[in-house]
Amino acid sequence: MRRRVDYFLFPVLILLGFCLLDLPTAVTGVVSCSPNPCKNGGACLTSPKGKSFCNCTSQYVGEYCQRLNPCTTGPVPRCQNGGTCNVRMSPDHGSPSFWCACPIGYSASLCEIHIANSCDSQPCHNGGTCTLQSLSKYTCTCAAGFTGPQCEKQDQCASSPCRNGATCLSLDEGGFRCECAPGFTGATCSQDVDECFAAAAPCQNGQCVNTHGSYTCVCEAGYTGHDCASKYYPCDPSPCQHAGTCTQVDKLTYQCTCPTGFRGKNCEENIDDCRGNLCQNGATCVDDVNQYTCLCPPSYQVETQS
Ligand SMILES: [Ca+2]
Ligand SMILES: [Ca+2]
Repeated sequence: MRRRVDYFLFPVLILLGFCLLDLPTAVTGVVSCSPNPCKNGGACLTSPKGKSFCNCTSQYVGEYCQRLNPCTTGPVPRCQNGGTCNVRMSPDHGSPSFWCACPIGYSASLCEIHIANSCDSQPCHNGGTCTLQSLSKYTCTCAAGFTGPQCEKQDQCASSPCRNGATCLSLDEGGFRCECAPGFTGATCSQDVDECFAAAAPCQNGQCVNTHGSYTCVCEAGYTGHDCASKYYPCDPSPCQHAGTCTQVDKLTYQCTCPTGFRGKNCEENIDDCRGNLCQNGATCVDDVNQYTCLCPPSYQVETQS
């Protein structure tokens, strides 16, 4: 009797041994986030490659968010005059330090020292804002109603007087000029151009119909294109979609032979293969080309039917 028990237990013990040996490799991807090793409210995140890391709150830094962030622990921003604070981790695992990236025009460890520059003379007029490109170069961002390199001119375009996508030019001598987009005319480009009444009628082999901002041509039989300037060849280019084959029937007509799964004058319709489908157990039917897929609830396998 005892021998029989041993024979029964032997394969079970071997299986159990394999399972235990296998455990550390099987859980490597989650072992660093479970339990969460991140301190001070940090979130443990796992990258698509399976590497885990701590996403710290702004108050903490370090591999496990275990260090106070020296950039955010002071009562006021560490770096002055708009400087950007950066953390420098200590190589010997001591407290991290910080350094400031200063904007142009400021230097020193906290950006507290002003460097003489071209904005000092306040070159932007009428409330414009001076921004340095380098110590010697600046640009002005003008307040509403002003324009020019130093915001020295009244902006005659401030009220957006030009219509229909026109470009407004503020004139030095006062006033403005509108450069109209195609299809519009008049001092403020508010007027439609009637292209059909132009000296050179745009439709070459068709009837012109004026529209707001443009025109259309209704082509005579045998012509095509926006201005009916091209000869119409039923199969060139082929109107048949989804790699359907075009056959010219006569001068003006064609017929499409559609690949399996498509129909319509131009093979534009993907035939609904879900009609009367056999998806069961509450599965959702997804139409495909000449087949359908059943999207099953998690406990069922996905099945494809041709
Ligand atoms: Ca028009
Ligand atoms: Ca289909």
